[in-house]
Formats: sequence, C-alpha cells, structure tokens
Amino acid sequence: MFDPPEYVNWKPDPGIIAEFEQTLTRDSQRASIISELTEKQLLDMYAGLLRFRLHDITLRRWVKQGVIAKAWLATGEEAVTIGNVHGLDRAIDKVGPMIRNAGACHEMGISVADMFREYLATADSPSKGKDLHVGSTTNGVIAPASQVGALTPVFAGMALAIKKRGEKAVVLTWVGDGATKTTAFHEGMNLAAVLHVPAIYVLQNNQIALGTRFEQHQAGPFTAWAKAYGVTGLSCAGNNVLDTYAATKLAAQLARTGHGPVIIFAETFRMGGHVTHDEIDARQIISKAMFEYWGKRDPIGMYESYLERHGVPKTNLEQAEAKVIEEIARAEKEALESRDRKMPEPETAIEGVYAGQDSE
Ligand SMILES: Cc1ncc(C[n+]2csc(CCOP(=O)(O)OP(=O)(O)O)c2C)c(N)n1
Ligand SMILES: [Mg+2]
Repeated sequence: MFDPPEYVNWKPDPGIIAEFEQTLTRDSQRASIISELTEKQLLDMYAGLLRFRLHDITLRRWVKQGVIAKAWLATGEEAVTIGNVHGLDRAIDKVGPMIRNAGACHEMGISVADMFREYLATADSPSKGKDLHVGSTTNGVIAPASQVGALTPVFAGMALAIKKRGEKAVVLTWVGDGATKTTAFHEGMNLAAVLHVPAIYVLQNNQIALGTRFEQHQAGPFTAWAKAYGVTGLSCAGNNVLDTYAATKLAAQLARTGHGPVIIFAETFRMGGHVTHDEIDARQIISKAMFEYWGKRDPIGMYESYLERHGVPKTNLEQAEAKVIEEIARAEKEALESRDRKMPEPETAIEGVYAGQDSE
C-alpha cells in the first residue's frame, strides 16, 4: 500500500526485459565488468536496493501515521545511487549525496537506524537533532548542503586535495537535473575540468525539479555538456543497476588514473512527489504516460528478474530480502526508542553551530 500504483502487481514485461539485457551488452567494457561480478556482489547490490526502498517505505508510513510531517523519497531512482556507490572503492573513495541519495549513506556504512534518527531529530542522531542532511566523514560521506549544486565546487576542492597529495581516491557527488542550473554547479564543474581532478559528477536526471519538468528548464541534450566542459561523459540507464555500476567502475578507473573528471549522465524518474506532501501535484504536472513508461521499469523488479534468469537461486534472493526486512524493522525500533528517550535538551541548540561558538 506504500508503493506507487504502477508498482502494485508489477510483473516483468518481455519487451522491457529485452531492453534491460540489451543495455548490458551494448558496450563490451561494461559487459566485461558485469561478467566479473560474483554472486555475493550481485546479492549485495540487491540488498542495497531493497534497503533503500524499505527505508523510504518506512518514512512514507511514518508520514501517514503522523510520526513525521514529510519525507524526501527516491522511489524509482534507487538504481542510480546503489550502482554508483558499489562501483567505487568504498575503503578510500568519498561521496556527497543529495537528499534523494539517502541509500548512499547506508551503503557507505551509516546505519539505517541513524538515518531514521535524523528524521526524528533525536539527540543521538548524527547531527544531534539539527539537520536531516546526513553525513559522516569517518564513513566517507560529506553531508549535502541545503543549497542544491553546492557540493559541486566542494568536490572539486576535495579532488584537488587528493591530486596534490598523490592519493588514489576518487570522489563522487550527485547533481539533480534542476541543480545543474545553479551557478555553483557551473563554477565547480568548470573548475574540476580545468584542474583535471579525480571527481565524478553524476547528473541524476529524474525528469523534474520540484514542480518544473525537464523540458521546461533545459533546451538541449545533457550529454552535450561533457564536450562543453572538456571532460569525459558516460551515459547510463539509471534504472538498470548493473549499467550504473559498470559506468561508475569505468568512470572511477579513468579518474583514478589521471584522466580528470567524468560526468555520468543517468536517466531515471521520480515515481512520486518532490516531498510526500505534493504527490498529487506531481501526478498533475507529469503525464500519466510518463508514470506508466517508468513504472514498467521498476529498478528493483527488473534486477530481481535479471538475477532469477541468470541463475541466482530464488532461496538466496529470499534470504537476502528477509535479512534486509529484519534490519529495517530493527532500525525502526531502535530509532523510535531514541525518540522516546533521547530528544535533545533545548540548551544544546547552540552547541556545535558557528553562532553558538562565536557568542562565547
Ligand atoms: C540553490 C537552491 N535553489 C533552490 C532550492 C529549493 N529546491 C530544493 S530541491 C529543488 C529542486 C531540485 O531539483 P533537482 O536538482 O532536479 O533534484 P530532485 O529534487 O529532482 O532530486 C529546489 C528548487 C535549493 N534548495 N537550493
Ligand atoms: Mg530532478
């Protein structure tokens, strides 16, 4: 009952499955990267997708139950984030998620309970109840700023530091189709390009920015931008987790070996509102045909069906699913316990913020 209507009774459509398979073979380098994935890696990505979806479903339920007022969800866009993060070397690389890339936090090692705590603003949440933009430098996650596009120059700077120190890491951040229209994006992207730093920018085109459709804020094709900035551009099918994974592997290899920044263009679709409270508006702004087109391309359904066809035993899929369901249920319980016992004291409002420190 918390799924978009297009996902209820979802079944793989033969034409869509053929398209999914074709995407995986159209580029020999990507096909070879995918063929090297072990069953464990394949199942880890499956678990990552489910974790992200169930994280969002829990938040949606909390909104309906009055636990929280609203939530920013990524339903339908999970494969961009999960494929990107799994394509990195998570021991050394760093990521900068937007609020719609919450799954990146889970995959980098921030617990789902902490993600939920942040929504509940508890004293034991990562920001101690101050901000639901989650980050953790020990996990290699830079928290997003509210101003969209702002991480673009920050990531150019981080990549410059890596380059100057001669380190092997790369950094990756996501930029929404709308956020690419900010000055910060253009300044940061150009800076990364001219300094030739190991940064990957994923332009996550979910076809809408708040209530403005893609064609209302952009005239030409995104892919032309790589040439304009003088960097490598790789397109990928954003709802195909294996394609987003393979594109990231290639991008990381290029950036890691001194080829400068890479833009990954990921086409996907927001299967709901900007926030939970404008889902009805989204259905009026975006055509029914678009919802139907993308609804047939549920990233999780398509991937599950791929795994079944490619010999992953159903029991292994069920086991992975059961483990994630259990993990989310435990995380929800722990976070709600924090809400009952660990809400921040009012005096702590000025701790850990610049104004509070300056006033001493
Ligand atoms: C610089 C700036 N301008 C406006 C906003 C208000 N705002 C928040 S999200 C958003 C839309 C972003 O769209 P997009 O970048 O496509 O990301 P999506 O929400 O689709 O994931 C806007 C306009 C903001 N946060 N920052
Ligand atoms: Mg968008």
